[in-house]
Amino acid sequence: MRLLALALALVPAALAVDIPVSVGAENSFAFSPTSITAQVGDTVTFTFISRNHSATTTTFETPCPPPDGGLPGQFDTGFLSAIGGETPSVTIPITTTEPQFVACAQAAGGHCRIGMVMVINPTTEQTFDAFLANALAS
Ligand SMILES: *[C@@H]1O[C@H](CO)[C@@H](O)[C@H](O)[C@H]1NC(C)=O
Ligand SMILES: [Cu+2]
Repeated sequence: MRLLALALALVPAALAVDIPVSVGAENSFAFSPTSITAQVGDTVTFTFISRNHSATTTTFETPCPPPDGGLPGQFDTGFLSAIGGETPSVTIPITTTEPQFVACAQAAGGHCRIGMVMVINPTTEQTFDAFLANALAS
């Protein structure tokens, strides 16, 4: 029984996962997937498949362009490119279950305005579709 209790105590850490997100796959102006759910302790790894995009946190209401460096307390991968077969990646630790809205900062928000956005932990009001609509309208 003691071993079982010990094993159960270890379950939360064992369930922490890394969630992969591709950036610009097949030369698209897109993240894939566009909506993910992550728990505190999980990580999200952005892998840059084509040229010169970023994953930068921004607001739900006014996504484009995202602020320099992302929102305070949130993240910005900076600009990264796949070059010569190398696909750089950045791993972000998830420290909150609050939604985080992410956009590409390239071209002064130009990529964001054509829909290069994704969301971590959407809510029932702040869905990916609603965020995308705000990006396309900004
Ligand atoms: C990537 O884009 C940024 C912002 O537009 C630019 O400053 C930088 O020079 C670009 N890097 C490469 C390698 O093209
Ligand atoms: Cu981009």
